[in-house]
Amino acid sequence: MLTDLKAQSPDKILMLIEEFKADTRQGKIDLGVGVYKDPQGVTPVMRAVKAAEQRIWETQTTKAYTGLAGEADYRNALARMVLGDLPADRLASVASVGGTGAIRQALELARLANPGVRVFVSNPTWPNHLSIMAFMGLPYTEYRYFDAETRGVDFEGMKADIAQAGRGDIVLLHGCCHNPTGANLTLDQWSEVVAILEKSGAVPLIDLAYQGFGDGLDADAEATRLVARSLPEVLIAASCSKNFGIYRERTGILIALADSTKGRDLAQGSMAFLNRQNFSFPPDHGARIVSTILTDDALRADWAAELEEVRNTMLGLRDQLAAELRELSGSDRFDFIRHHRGMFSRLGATPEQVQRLKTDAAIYMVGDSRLNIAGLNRDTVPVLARAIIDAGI
Ligand code: PLP
Ligand code: TYF
Repeated sequence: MLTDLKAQSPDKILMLIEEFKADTRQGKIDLGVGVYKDPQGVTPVMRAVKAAEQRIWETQTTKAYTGLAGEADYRNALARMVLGDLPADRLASVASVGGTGAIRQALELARLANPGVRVFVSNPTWPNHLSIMAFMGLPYTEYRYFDAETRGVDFEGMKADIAQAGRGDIVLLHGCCHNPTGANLTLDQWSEVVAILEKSGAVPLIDLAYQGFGDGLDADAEATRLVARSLPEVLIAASCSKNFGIYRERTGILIALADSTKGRDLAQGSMAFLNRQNFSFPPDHGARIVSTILTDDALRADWAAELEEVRNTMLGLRDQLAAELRELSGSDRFDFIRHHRGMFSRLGATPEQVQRLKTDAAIYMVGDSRLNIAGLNRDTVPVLARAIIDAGI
């Protein structure tokens, strides 16, 4: 049986990690996988996470199963962080296996409700969105998103394309810090998206994986909150991997907002059912870390302060890189790096130019020219800027 398997194509982002490790050159720079690194190149355990783990160790009396939906404390605290308040009469939620698990369950939920569902995704999007849908056999269509000329959003194209989604379809949107481009909608543009969805009856699925990495914890949730209060039905897949730095704990949440208590209860039941079919109970350790932090004023303040440091470090690197490139290129054509938000920017370089960066300068980024800003520090920014110009980008 096992020899009947066919080889699966590997994840290109994860392959880069191995390629980088194998490179023996001094001064190599890893701008590949989306993991935050401090200026020393370390992905730290956040202070509040350590403190919460200690508190859990001291006070936890059992590791018996949690509920199928995970702990209510966690779901309430995280839903409040995302939504600002808890619309209890509309809100169903389950703890998930990371943000990825929430996306997968959201798509399964949509298909349970509507076996003919089509999913509209941005072009480009996080590659796992596409591979999960292909694996599930879910039909999807790409909507225009990245404007290769401005490195901003092709908003007219996007509007025309998402208007093709109909009642019962899903429009997958990145709530903030678009991966892989770094280009985002303004709040006014989000209002226009809401109006389109209102008219068509398509349901938004918001992927919120970087809350706190762009303009701040609340600012990054503004678009999600606008959609949540404007539309009758909304799905939200949120991840705690980045903003709590607990990547390997697999901590996320799937939120479904319904337009009636009946819809809410049906969604809650189906989401718990989907957890049971896939893995029974969701992981608890990361969820407990998050609820411990969010429900304790001192821990929460310390966590939020450290997250702000992380965010500001990335913004500082963006400014520095844009300034270096302005100087070296004698033009403002790289200013988009300053306007992008989150961990990533898509440079808009060709695959050959990306290859040249790797071969000539030992700088690794994803083949579509997505770079992880957090892989830089003040000393490596000038090296990258020089290499970008030398590669003819
Ligand atoms: N969505 C996007 C756009 C991402 O970049 C990520 C990556 O980490 C995720 C979802 C899922 O994150 P995780 O499953 O690690 O919580
Ligand atoms: O896009 C990224 O780099 C992050 C991390 O299969 C990631 O979202 C990359 C690949 C993957 C899972 C997570």
